[in-house]
This record gives sequence, structure tokens and C-alpha cells, in this order.
Amino acid sequence: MLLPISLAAALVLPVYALAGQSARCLALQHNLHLENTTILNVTYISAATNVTTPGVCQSTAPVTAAPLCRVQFVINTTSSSAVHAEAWLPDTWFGRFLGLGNGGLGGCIDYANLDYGTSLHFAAIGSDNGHDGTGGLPFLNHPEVINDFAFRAVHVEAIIGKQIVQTYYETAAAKSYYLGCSTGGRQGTQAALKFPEDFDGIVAGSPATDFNHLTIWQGILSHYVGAPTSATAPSPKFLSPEAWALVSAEILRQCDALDGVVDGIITEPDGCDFRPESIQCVEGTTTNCLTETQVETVKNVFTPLFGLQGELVYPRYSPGAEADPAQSNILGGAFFSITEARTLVWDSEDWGQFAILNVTEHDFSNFGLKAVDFWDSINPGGIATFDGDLSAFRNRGGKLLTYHGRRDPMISSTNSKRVYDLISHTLSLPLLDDFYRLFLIPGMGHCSGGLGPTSFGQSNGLNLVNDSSHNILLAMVDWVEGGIAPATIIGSDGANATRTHCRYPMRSVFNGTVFVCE
Ligand SMILES: *[C@@H]1O[C@H](CO)[C@@H](O)[C@H](O)[C@H]1NC(C)=O
Ligand SMILES: *[C@@H]1O[C@H](CO)[C@@H](O)[C@H](O)[C@H]1NC(C)=O
Ligand SMILES: *[C@@H]1O[C@H](CO)[C@@H](O)[C@H](O)[C@H]1NC(C)=O
Ligand SMILES: *[C@@H]1O[C@H](CO)[C@@H](O)[C@H](O)[C@H]1NC(C)=O
Ligand SMILES: *[C@@H]1O[C@H](CO)[C@@H](O)[C@H](O)[C@H]1NC(C)=O
Ligand SMILES: *[C@@H]1O[C@H](CO)[C@@H](O)[C@H](O)[C@H]1NC(C)=O
Ligand SMILES: *[C@@H]1O[C@H](CO)[C@@H](O)[C@H](O)[C@H]1NC(C)=O
Ligand SMILES: *[C@@H]1O[C@H](CO)[C@@H](O)[C@H](O)[C@H]1NC(C)=O
Ligand SMILES: [Ca+2]
Repeated sequence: MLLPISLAAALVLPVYALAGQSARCLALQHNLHLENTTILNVTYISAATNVTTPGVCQSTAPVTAAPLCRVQFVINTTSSSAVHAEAWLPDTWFGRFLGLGNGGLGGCIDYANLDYGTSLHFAAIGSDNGHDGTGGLPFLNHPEVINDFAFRAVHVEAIIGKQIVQTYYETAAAKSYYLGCSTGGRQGTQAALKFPEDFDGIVAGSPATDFNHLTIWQGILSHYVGAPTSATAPSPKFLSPEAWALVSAEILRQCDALDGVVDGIITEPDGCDFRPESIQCVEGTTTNCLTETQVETVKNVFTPLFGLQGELVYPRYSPGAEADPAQSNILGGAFFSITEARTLVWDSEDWGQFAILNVTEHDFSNFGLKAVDFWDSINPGGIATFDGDLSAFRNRGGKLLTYHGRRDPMISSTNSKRVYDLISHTLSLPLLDDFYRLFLIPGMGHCSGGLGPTSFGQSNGLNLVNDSSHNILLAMVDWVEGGIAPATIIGSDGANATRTHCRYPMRSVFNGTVFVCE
């Protein structure tokens, strides 16, 4: 029923299979005359290889999809900011443009997905999001660097990237796509809100939308466990990994079977009304149980964050997500993340210090709900990305696919439902199916992995079944070019299992044999 991408390409777009491209490629060093842009290097990569990458993020990246032309360039976005980017232009091109996003507070070109995109014959472009590295220090007193991060890097990547594609292939890309997760999911959502013409189809996964509130929630969660605390003198509020394992086992005991299958996966964590009192120590016991203070910690973690006026600031942490290894980023006892050498994916401390407060040192030990109004009032670069008005994107025919793992230990998947409901309310559309679809992925952690069949082509290495019913990027191509919207997306686990993932507000229901959507 669903067209494979190769067929869709043949039907809709010409295929450019160019031979002897080396000379044409190298000529780009001098043939490109683009506004505010300097071409740094042009290399023709004729066979699978590992290439060296600039900056502090990575030192090598595999290129499996060669032959292709690699263009490295820098766009001056203002007199005090610049975006470094790369265009990977495959010899066999299906006429499609693919913009890529970033992760955390980075700062790092997404080389893995440059390779992935070109392997599916897109001309793929990735940027450094306006600064080098994974931390937030470059934001300090550089509002234009924050603007690049908040909305502009992906926009100039689209504008300049499309011109490079046009020059090289001597024809414009027929359709433009975007792929990103986490911060990349926020960037894709922001592109749809602010620059609706840039992309025809946007795949924006596990999005860090409502960014300031998300970051405040992460910081407050880390205080719930007593952060900053130390292994030698832990706060009474702290839960060791062993104590969390106890909590996880009890959560599964109470909630795993709610979906009809005892498999370690809680299909609908919002339906899990977990009571930690059941594992509170009773008189005389001190092992395999939680103290009253620790029970309080656990209750706090699994309660939505409400503000000083009682308003919802951010949804609760999903029961089950505490079992993901990445939970220690937030629940490991450090302020998110006071002890790290700026290597974490992102953290409340860097955003608070360098983008909000503009200081190099700050004591976060009293961090709390007062931050909500203050951070909202600054909202650097309009980073929040919490706006339901996607009417311009919808009216120009744009399509957006999003997905969120229900076991995400960094960003609550409940927030993606909340964003859906916000858009629905803003546009007065009960269902957004005609242009916006949210797939909730039971068992999946942050962007990938976790438990169960959670690979569906959302990133490099996760294209286990190469067709549009199993690959969300190919599904997007079918939607944009063939008018065939994905009703479901089928996840694979690399072994034998698959699971049909449902689009919100449909639910994943066990019918006695398999999970179906209803
Ligand atoms: C996936 O399909 C595309 C288009 O048919 C093809 O060119 C590509 O080589 C395939 N990739 C894999 C990993 O099989
Ligand atoms: C970009 O900015 C740098 C540093 O200010 C400058 O040297 C360079 O000439 C600028 N490039 C363009 C194309 O404007
Ligand atoms: C351009 O790339 C080639 C191949 O990777 C490399 O040998 C060369 O040093 C690079 N030149 C510059 C100016 O970075
Ligand atoms: C790239 O590097 C990896 C890791 O060192 C290695 O396993 C792989 O064989 C290399 N690939 C090529 C094409 O050289
Ligand atoms: C070039 O830079 C100027 C100012 O620095 C800016 O107004 C303009 O939008 C930029 N153009 C592009 C394509 O980024
Ligand atoms: C910090 O700088 C940003 C611009 O980079 C500004 O918007 C913000 O108001 C400043 N914060 C404070 C607390 O002054
Ligand atoms: C997959 O199927 C094979 C053959 O039926 C079986 O040996 C293997 O254990 C299965 N793997 C998983 C992870 O279920
Ligand atoms: C469950 O759904 C599957 C797939 O749609 C179907 O083949 C099967 O007959 C259903 N089982 C029951 C008991 O309804
Ligand atoms: Ca279950």
C-alpha cells in the first residue's frame, strides 16, 4: 500500500546519477558566491572512508554513502555570530534537500545523519548551531549566538544549503525535509513556527519544546534528590542506584500489567498512579525499602511541576523512565549538572548562567520556582518554542511528524501530548491529522533505544527495515510527495520483534494477540 521511496522518487522526481563528479565538486570552491558565506573546503569523497571533522565535538566521522561532494562553509549571521555548516552532496541524488538539527546545548554538526541522509540519496546539510562544543559558555554576553541557537542556524542552513544544492546539481531541490531529535526536535518545531517556507516535511523527535520550563524542571528535579550531594555524604533525600532499582521494580509491579502484557513496558505511563508508600520501611526494617524522606522524593519526581500561582509549569516525569541509564543526568545527585566538566548533553546550570543570568559563577543551591517568571521574562532568543499557532505552516501544505519515547528520562513525553493539545486548541482543530502527527513510542528512551521495538529510521543506524511503513523519514517523503500520511509507524528491535506505534490521541491497546491502535 505504501510506496517505497525508490518508487516515489521515480514517480515524482528525477534521479540524478552523476558520474565523473570529482572535478565539478572541486570547482565549487570557486563557483559558489553566497551572501555572508565563506567556503572553507571542498572535498570529493569517492569511496567509503572516515573523514576528519573540525571543532571540539568529534574527530572522525564515517562516510558510508560515498561517492559524494563535501562542502564545508561558514555563514556570518551577524557581525558577532556565525554558523559553521557542511553540505554532503551524493552523486546519486533523488532531488531532495535534508536539513539536520543538533542536540543538547550543542554545538556539533550531526555527522551521523549527514551520512544517513546521503545514504537515502538526500543532499544533506548540518550545522554547528552557531557555536562549537557541547556547553553553553559561548552564549555568555553573545545574544546573537543565542539567536543562532534558538532559531537562526537551521534557517540559514536551509537558505544557503538550498543554494549550494542548486549550484551543484544545476537544479533546485524539488522538496525540502528536516530531521532532528531532542534539541533537534525543538529546532524543527521552531522552523515550522517561524520559517514555514523552509521545509515541506519536518521530522521533529522527542522535542525540547517549552525549553525554559523544561530546563527549570530538570533543575528542580535534581534538587528533589538533594542535589548537589556527594556519594560520601548523601542528602537524606537521595536515592542510590539500588534504591531506584527498588522503585522501578515496584512501579512495574503496580503498572506493567495495566496494558495487558507483563513485559517491562508501561504503554501509558500517564495512567500509572504509582504509590511509593508500599515500599516505605516499616518499624524495624532498613533494607530493601525507602525512608519516609525518600518516599517524599519519589512522590515529588512523579508529580507535575506547578508554579507559584498553581499553574502547570511542566508535566511529570514518566514512571518507568527512572529505569533508563540516562536518568542519572537528572536524578544522579548533581545539580543538572554542577559537577560535570561541561560535557553533558545539556544542563540547567549552563543555560541559567550563560544565557539567562550572564554570569560565570552562580550558586544554584536555592534554585526554585522563582525562576519560572524570571526566565520567562527573558526567554533568550525566543527559545521557549511553546506556541500553538502553526497555521502558516499548515496553510502552505507543510507536514510535521513527531515522536516521543514513553520512557524518556530527559524530556517528559507527556509534554509532547501537551504541545499537541496546545496546537489543537490554538487552531480549533480537534485532530491535527491533516498536517501534524505525534507517535508515542512505548518503552523508548531519549530519541532511541530503551525496551522493545523502538527503531524506525529516526536516526542513523536505526533504519532496520528500509521502507516507509518502518521508517519515519521515508514515511514523510510519501506524505509530502505522494499524499500518503502514515497511519502508524512500525518499530523494530533488531531481532524478531516489531510493534505498531500509534498516533496520538489513539491509544496502543493489546487485543489478546498484538498491540493495535484504537
Ligand atoms: C534504502 O532504500 C534506498 C532507496 O531504495 C536505497 O538506495 C538504500 O540503499 C537502502 N538502504 C539500505 C540500508 O538498505
Ligand atoms: C565573516 O566574518 C569574519 C570575521 O568577522 C570576516 O573575517 C569574514 O570576512 C566575514 N565573511 C563574510 C563572507 O562576510
Ligand atoms: C581540505 O580537506 C582536505 C581533505 O580532507 C584536507 O587534506 C585539507 O587539509 C583541507 N584544507 C583545509 C584548508 O582545511
Ligand atoms: C572507520 O573507523 C572505524 C573505527 O575506527 C573502523 O572500524 C572502520 O573500518 C573505518 N572505516 C573505513 C571505511 O575506513
Ligand atoms: C547576511 O548578513 C546580514 C547582516 O549581517 C543579514 O541582514 C542578512 O540576513 C544575512 N543574509 C543571510 C542569507 O544570512
Ligand atoms: C543577559 O543577556 C541577555 C542577552 O544576551 C539579555 O536578554 C538578558 O536580559 C540578560 N540577563 C540579565 C539578567 O540581565
Ligand atoms: C529470533 O528468532 C530466532 C529464530 O526463530 C531465535 O533463535 C532467536 O532467539 C530470536 N531472537 C529474539 C531476540 O527473540
Ligand atoms: C488482533 O489484531 C490483529 C492485527 O490487527 C488481528 O490479526 C487479530 O485477529 C486481532 N485479534 C483479536 C483477538 O481481535
Ligand atoms: Ca506492559
